Amino acid sequence: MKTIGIAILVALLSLAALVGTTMAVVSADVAREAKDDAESATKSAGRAAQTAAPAAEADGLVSYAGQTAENAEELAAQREPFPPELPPIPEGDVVDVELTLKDVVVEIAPGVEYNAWGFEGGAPGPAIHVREGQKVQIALTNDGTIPHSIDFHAARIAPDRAFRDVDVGETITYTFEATDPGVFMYHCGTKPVLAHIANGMYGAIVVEPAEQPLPKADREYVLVSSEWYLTGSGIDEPASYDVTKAHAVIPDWVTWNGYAGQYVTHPLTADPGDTVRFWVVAAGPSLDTDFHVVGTILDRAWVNQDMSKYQSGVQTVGVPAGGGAVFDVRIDEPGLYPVLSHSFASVDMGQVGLLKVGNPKGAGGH
Ligand SMILES: [Cu+2]
Repeated sequence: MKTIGIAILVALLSLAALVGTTMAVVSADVAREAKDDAESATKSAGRAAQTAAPAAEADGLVSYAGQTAENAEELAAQREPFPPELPPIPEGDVVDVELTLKDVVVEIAPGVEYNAWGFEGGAPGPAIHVREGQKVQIALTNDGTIPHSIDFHAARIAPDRAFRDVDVGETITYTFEATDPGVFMYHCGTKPVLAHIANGMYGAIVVEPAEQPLPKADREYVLVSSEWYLTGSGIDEPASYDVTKAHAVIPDWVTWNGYAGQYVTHPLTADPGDTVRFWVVAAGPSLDTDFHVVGTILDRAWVNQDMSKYQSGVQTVGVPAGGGAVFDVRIDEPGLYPVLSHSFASVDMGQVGLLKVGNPKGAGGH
């Protein structure tokens, strides 16, 4: 028992060291730069306020990019990451998907809170995994304060019926057959859709190909990208949705699975030689994701989740807002491989994670 306890302690200490080093290596510089930018923007706004009307604020364009709580690394380390693993496929011909929508405060970066609308209390909503040919029975209950709805991109169904608004306290149900394999977005489609997606109402559904199965993968991760538009820093009180910044597409944070840099602090893992599969959805609401893994090449890329064929040896693949794609990498050399959108403004604003292959030097391990 003692050895197990010590092993766990060693692992935790190693993780703490890893957090320190990887945060420093990968995100500290960009975070610092973003913070500097944010600080200079704040100072400019301050100067403007002293002289005349604060122009930046009048435009609603004050940036809170990179502004986190003082003890950011500690908070990031303590927080459980959004589970990135692809969940198993439920058995049976019909898969029940029951989602409840609630108004919730979510954390989107260390110490940064946001007034969100969350499927199952979070943003993104849970990853859903079904097999091609299964029927998916959706039940959405609205425990929020305004009407909402749920639009599944994987469905071929009359949207005016299935995706219609659900009043507060009501439940809507519909069933569709998962005829098309791939990874698809689901989201609230209530107007204005921009606001409902920006407030966290999105997620991913993976439809596993059955007729033409994929090559075996050793690890499978689901990554949903999205960006956030904040009315404030979110540090002293939760920020809300800034419509002006959303229209101008000037986000404060861009995230994988709803929290900036969470897989830098808690890396995705693989053994050397594993085939690692990424199921990627770009939820937007407006930004695309230029998927790239630093230090390797995408061995297989099912672009636009066309699962009938893949491209090989690709460096970066665009995933449009509202779209999905699937990527395989096989990495033999142990190391820390950043997984990001190569549109680097998004990296600066938090859309970066790490794939930890093996137990690379300086990254802890046994
Ligand atoms: Cu909604």
